[in-house]
Amino acid sequence: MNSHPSSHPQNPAWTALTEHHHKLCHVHLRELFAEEPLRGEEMVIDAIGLTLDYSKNRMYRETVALLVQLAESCHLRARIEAMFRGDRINTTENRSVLHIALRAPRTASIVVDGVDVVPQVHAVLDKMTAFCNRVRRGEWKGYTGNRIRNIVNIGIGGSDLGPVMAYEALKHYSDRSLVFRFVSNIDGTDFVEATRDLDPSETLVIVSSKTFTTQETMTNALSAREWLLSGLGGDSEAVAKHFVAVSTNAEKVSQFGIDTANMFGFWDWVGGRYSMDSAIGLSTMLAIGPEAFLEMLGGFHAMDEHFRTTPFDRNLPAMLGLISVWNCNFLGAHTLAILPYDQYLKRFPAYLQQLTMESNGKQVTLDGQRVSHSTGPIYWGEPGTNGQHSFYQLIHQGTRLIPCDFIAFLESLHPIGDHHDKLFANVLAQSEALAFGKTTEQVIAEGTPQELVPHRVFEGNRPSNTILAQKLTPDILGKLVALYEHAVYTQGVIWNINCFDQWGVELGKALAQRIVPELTASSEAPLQHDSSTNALIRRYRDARS
Ligand code: G6Q
Repeated sequence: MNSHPSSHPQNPAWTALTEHHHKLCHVHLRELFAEEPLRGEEMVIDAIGLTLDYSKNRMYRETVALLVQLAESCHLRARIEAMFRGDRINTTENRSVLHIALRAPRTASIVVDGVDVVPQVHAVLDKMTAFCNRVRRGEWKGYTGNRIRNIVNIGIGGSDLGPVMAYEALKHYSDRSLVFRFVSNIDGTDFVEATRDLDPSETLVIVSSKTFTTQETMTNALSAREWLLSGLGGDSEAVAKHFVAVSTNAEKVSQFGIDTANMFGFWDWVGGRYSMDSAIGLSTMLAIGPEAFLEMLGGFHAMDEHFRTTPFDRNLPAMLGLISVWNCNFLGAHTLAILPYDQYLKRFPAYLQQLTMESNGKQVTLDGQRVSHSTGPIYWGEPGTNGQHSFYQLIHQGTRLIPCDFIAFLESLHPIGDHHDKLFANVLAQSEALAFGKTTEQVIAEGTPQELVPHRVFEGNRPSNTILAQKLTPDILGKLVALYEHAVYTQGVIWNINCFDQWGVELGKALAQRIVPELTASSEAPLQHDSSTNALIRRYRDARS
């Protein structure tokens, strides 16, 4: 859409922001806080159990107003409605994008192609609930009559990152008598290490794959079947007791030998990276139980409603998305650090990498024109305080601007000694140090030897958000994930790109399919790659023979 305002250099809202940036690009956060002593109380959104303090961004109140104007000029409200209504906003795949339906209450109605999808969603949730209850109560028996004690989820990308992240995030609420393992990599090490100490007679394998054709998952699933059958005497009847599938592809599931009665479905309007709250979350429900899983869905839904109905300047995901647009497109940041101060969220940055970068790593607008501005920043991170002893140096004193999202909880799930006071002090200290730094005068006043002064100066003026909640619960996890899902959509709307396709992963996949037979051919097949790839293939062939 050439006419889309944000892709047009003449979009007045974009131009106004560019001019506004010229005015404030030399202003330091120290000055902003001195001029507006209350900004720490006012540039804060408190809603549905989350707090977003965005006061430590290089923004005036006027910046917020201009960003909201930008959102309006890009028709963000209408685009949100289009998503919630089930319009085919994933235009390159001609699909609706309805992860919001996965957490809609039973009483809601969302009609796609004349069919209300909400009853379908709840039918799957009910089936998952019945299954999880049987496994958790020990009623689902394996082939030899043993109860299930181990769950192995096989999947990759969207069929792995959400389940792993949610399992880790909600471990506190999980049934500790069950062992959970996650196998994703096609590297055989992943499968072998995940299963080496497991007894097949007590193991349930969930093959999680929307398409049921993904190379990694099908390779791992076949190895799992071999491992299981060889441990249980080779009777293929055992498969039905030890394998279930989560997929949209009933035909492939049944070809694999899994009874489709033990298949949990979802729909093509659920994107992989938006699927942790669909049946792809079966391992999560097994771990924390149906009630807590529904609580998590409630959290997602509360954020959906907040996003859909709240004015943008008080809207958590809209503001988070708009702030990142400001930092990336106007301040020139290329990356964004996600820094959760909670050990249970250790996989949250990895999860967000896929959500954000697969969604918004796009170079063309919805109508295929080259974008005229940068799009998805690089998301990365580690839990605090560990990162402080590693890469924070570069954030504090390096030459790049790296906006940070700090995520912290007022209450610890393990309030032992004074750990939490210290943890929380650290998160505050980091955002304070990043914003305000330490001036030359301060460093000299500390009696620092002259030659060390420049090394010990902290420029400050590094932007950050602080996201707070009372404590990490299933409800809050749902809210946090939905917060970022919708922030990603907000960014995508401003950039006028399709957040919901991922054509960029296709080329490598196709080339790998072509190279496998070239590596394994018994006779020297002719190679027609570049000289580097050809030579590397020959090295592998030599080593293999
Ligand atoms: C996510 C992507 C991708 C997908 C995996 C696994 O949005 O589409 O990460 O989830 O490639 O796909 P399957 O679930 O089909 O195996």
